[in-house]
Amino acid sequence: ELQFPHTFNVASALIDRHLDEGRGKKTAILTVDETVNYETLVTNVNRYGNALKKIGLLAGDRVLMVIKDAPEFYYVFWGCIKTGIIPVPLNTMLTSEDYKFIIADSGANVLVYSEEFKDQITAAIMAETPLQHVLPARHVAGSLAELARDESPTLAASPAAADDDCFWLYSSGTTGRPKGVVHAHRDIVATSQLYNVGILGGNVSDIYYSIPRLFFAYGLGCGMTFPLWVGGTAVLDARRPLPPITAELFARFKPTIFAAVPTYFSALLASSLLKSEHVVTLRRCVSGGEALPEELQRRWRQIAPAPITDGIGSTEALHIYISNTIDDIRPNSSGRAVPGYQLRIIDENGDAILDDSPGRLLVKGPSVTRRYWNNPAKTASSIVDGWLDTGDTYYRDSDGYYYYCGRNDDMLKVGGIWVSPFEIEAALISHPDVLEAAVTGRADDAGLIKPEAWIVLKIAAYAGELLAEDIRTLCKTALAPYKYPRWIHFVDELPKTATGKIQRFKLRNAAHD
Ligand code: 3SK
Repeated sequence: ELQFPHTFNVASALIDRHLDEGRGKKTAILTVDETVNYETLVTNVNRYGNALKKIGLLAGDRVLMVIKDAPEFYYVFWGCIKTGIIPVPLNTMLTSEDYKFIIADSGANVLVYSEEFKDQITAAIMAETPLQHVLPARHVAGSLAELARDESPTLAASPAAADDDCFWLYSSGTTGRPKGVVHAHRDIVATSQLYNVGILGGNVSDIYYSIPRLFFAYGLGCGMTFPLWVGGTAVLDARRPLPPITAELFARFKPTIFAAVPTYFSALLASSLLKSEHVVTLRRCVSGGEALPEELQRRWRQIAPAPITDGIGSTEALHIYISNTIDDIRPNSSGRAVPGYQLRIIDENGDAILDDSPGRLLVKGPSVTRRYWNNPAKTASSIVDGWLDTGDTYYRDSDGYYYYCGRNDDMLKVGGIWVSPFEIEAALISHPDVLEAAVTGRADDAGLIKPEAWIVLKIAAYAGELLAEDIRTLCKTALAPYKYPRWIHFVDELPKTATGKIQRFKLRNAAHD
């Protein structure tokens, strides 16, 4: 059970504490052109917080952040939290239409952006905007950094309670409009302790490198709050994370904890650019976002000293709540409940389901959001007595390991039997020519639902009926025969959310266009 003092601002625990504990000269952030120690981090957080106060922001006001993975992300985020302002990091790849929606939905007063995203931001605020200030984060005249330069390097953390609102994230989900997920101060501590320390064994010597960006819950933890909680170091890089860049960062910074999504592990391995000599220091490798195919684990083990520990989390839970561990890896399973979280699997009537049968997964725990912003209907339908409906279908085996079967609405019923698209995708991916695969349901001429596969090949030129037949034959032996895909499409890429979850509904819709 996590205990919090009566007043608790999480910035005291993740930022200020490091100076009190004599860690001022220790490196907090590494980038290719900047090294930031804890003393500089604290000073900048204070200056940015003071600058935000100076332009008129009050506790509870919202600041939208469209900021790349760079030290200024930390300065704005923590400068807000220290002053009681609510930072709202946004996906930097959204369209100006999405930004327009979020500006209106959030009721934010200020937006801070990196120069790289200026065009989308300008387009989003072209007409009348409710925002009082739209500021570049850094590097140019009129930026928040420029305002901060003249401010005091000290700032007392504004008093808060552990359950008070602290920051929001907009969840893209696999469908629908973005929804503001409200998180409290305690949620950062819960994920940083229960998953980061409890499962990864994160500590002061660790160097964290996260492919998922800071604006995702996944990257926010692995690239910022986890290293800050233990006084470790984060590697940040704002470039598109292509395999040559990852190989360069590994060679240069020797990370000890690496986080990515299965698609990225697959691309990295396919590139053959990451060699065993680059990863000697690696002691934990995390995968999330989508279930990890066993084949990828096998290929990763050929170069890396540590296996990939697969897990599942969500923006609403802030981070991973089911995970494998370094000493206990169950192939094709997300692992077991992270200690501190409770899980339930229920049927359509809300009744608990027996082991080995798939159902809706619910999670309860100390980092789970209590509400969506401005959306009481969604809050009421998704969070009941602290239990969050994850929207995922899972089954649990009798040893307590959880197995992902897809999003609730991705499951297909073939011949009256529920089939997980993921099981068929795992079989497809075991074919040596297949890089990625997604499976949806499609009605045949008789109106009966059958699996349909969408496949990305390692070498696109191999596409053709001969290969499709070979893949179908493999599925008929690897799976119960009725599960083999009746239609196979070779495509260049699969539609995905920014965290790497396949958007099967887009494939279903494309098939009907
Ligand atoms: O599994 C995910 O999508 C996830 C979401 C938030 C944080 C971490 C992870 C792995």
